[in-house]
Amino acid sequence: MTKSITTLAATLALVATGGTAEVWDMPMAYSATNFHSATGVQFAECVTTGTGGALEIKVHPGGSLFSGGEIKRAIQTGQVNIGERLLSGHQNENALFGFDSIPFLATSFEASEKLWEAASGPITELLESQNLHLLYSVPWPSQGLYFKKEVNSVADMAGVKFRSYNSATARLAELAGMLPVQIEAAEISQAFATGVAESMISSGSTGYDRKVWESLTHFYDVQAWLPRNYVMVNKEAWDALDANTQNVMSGCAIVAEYAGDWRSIQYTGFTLNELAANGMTVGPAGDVLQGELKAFGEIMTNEWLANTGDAGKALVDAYKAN
Ligand code: PCA
Repeated sequence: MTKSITTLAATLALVATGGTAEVWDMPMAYSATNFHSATGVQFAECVTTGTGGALEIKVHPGGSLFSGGEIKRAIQTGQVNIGERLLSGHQNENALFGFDSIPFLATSFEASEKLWEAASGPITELLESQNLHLLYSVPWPSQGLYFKKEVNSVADMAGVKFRSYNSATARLAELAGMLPVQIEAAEISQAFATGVAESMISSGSTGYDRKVWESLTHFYDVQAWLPRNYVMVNKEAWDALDANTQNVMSGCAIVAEYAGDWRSIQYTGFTLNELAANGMTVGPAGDVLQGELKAFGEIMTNEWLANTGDAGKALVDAYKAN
């Protein structure tokens, strides 16, 4: 009922202005039921409604239009005008993109928010230099370790095949003596089922979305970091929009960021409960393992600071001064 009224209003607005609707495809990498995708759909509806139907955004979740690894380039080159991507997946392009995947720098939603306050200026600028306009960013729940056996120390991880999603996760695997293999979230159920991978670091959310209890048995809630997804627009497409349309999009983006934060927090408890309800052992890591991981965190923090130079130091200093 509400939906048909909205559609009618949009149609009337178009008739009144004599315009034709412009359609923007919006690729997203994670499953349709994931909270980031739900937030993207709501954002798209907000823009469509807010522009009286003049600009319709069509969400394509699950990597169905472009896979996660392809989305950023697709937006930059104008193959699509808008999309969502986990930017830490591009830290090999510019190490600054990895600010949200530094182990144990920011481990709670509150800390992640503070870190984002320090990072949003430099990241927005970096994206602008790559022909991208940032609209909003939402954190994943904190990252924990998944295995198909009990693990009490790094020694237990030796030789384990580890699914990575960016170079920080691959580096962590390497430090722990595991064998990293980069796999998109959309492909992990199959990777675990076929034994291509047998562990990973991720949120309870992705474990739940991909039903990893079908292959894995243990989740250690080590709270390593909260990586973020980013919704971005091709800068030329953005600049070509009139000011009113830009205002609607920016307004919808603010709501989406708040709503996404809220969903991420809600989803954390729900998904960890679901992992346990489906038979997984869910809990904190033992002191030995947690201590060893913290030591890897120190190494990786120093490596990141060395790779980013003054820009990285300024970001971390601004975060710590907050
Ligand atoms: N899920 C995504 C990134 C971080 C997360 O929690 C993934 O595993 O690919």
